[in-house]
Amino acid sequence: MPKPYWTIKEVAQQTGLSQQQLRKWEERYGIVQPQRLPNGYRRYSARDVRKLQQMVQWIRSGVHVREAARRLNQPETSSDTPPRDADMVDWESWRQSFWEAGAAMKRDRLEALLQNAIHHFGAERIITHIIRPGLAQIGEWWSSGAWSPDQEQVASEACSRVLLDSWAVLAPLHPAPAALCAAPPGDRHALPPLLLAIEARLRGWDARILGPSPAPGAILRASARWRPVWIAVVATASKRDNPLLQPFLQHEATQLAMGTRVFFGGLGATRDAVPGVISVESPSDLLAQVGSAANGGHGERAGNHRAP
Ligand code: B12
Repeated sequence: MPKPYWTIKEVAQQTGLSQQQLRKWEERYGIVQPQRLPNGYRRYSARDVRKLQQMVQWIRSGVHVREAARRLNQPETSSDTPPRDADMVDWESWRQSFWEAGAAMKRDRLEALLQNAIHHFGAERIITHIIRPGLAQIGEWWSSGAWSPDQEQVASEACSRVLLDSWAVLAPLHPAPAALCAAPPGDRHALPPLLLAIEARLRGWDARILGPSPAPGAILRASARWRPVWIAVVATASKRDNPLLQPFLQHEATQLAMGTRVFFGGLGATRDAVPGVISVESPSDLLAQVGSAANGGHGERAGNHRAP
């Protein structure tokens, strides 16, 4: 049988807070109001303990104690239905905390912050409001020398780890049409195709990914194996920084496009037309074109081909 209640000493052990702090929070923020035994001792319920643990988690990820208490005192929302007022969230503060933890190279804090944000607001909002603008700014700081390559690396690795978990959690529960998101050979930017794959999974696609810089021929082989309804090749490094991009476009991409719908875009994408390959301006442009898996991939434009 689950334990019905906990003493203040046990709660202190479970949360890492001191008994004095627990009493102070109760008085100051009223987050939990434990029952009192006749002798005045506090009796905490499982729900009280969960609330305190959540509070500690938020604070560790950089949320101010007052803000954490305010959130806990709000009516409870289920974790898979993001709060209605998510559009009123102070995203700038979240981005600031993300940059601060990245600048200080605090991996654990970065991951906790992102996991927390995903838990509360859902992956799509976090990608739109924290990760894309957050990383784009980091790229600017890196190129101006304000951030070191190590700082950039730590921040992007924390994003990769948390996002890979999100992507895995979003695996379709029932068979769904496959899609493939990949960087071209020679391009180490695996995050942009991963972000796209998450957004596609949220639209019902069984979006698969390949790691950074896939070997020449790897996308063709993955396509033969998974038979994706569409493939997105996201080039982030420019052709100057990626000598494998041009040969890929000339040979592999053209071959891929003979069997399935191939999209090509990203910061490093060349504007030269590649036979059969569809150029896209942005992730949302692509997502609008493929629509949701439930529509069988019929987005704004028709012309959907299946792999042979
Ligand atoms: C993290 C990072 C890295 C990491 C990547 C780690 C990983 N696992 O992905 C590492 C350290 C490996 C790295 C390496 C390099 N990087 Co880097 N990197 C970044 C950074 C900071 C974030 C990348 C990212 O994840 N972006 C995710 C978000 C922000 O992008 P996105 O929203 O998905 O996509 C945008 C566009 O691509 C565009 N888009 C347009 N059309 C389409 C179509 C589709 C389908 C999609 C999905 C997107 C899209 O839409 C979005 C607009 O917000 C960017 C900064 C930036 N602005 O992106 C630099 C950046 C991409 N890197 C850059 C450079 C120069 C490099 C290096 C060449 C540096 C070097 N000299 O070694 C190498 C690349 C070597 C190689 N051959 O691959 C430049 C690229 C400039 C360019 N294209 O001309 C950038 C822009 C930094 C800068 N401001 O100068 N990098």
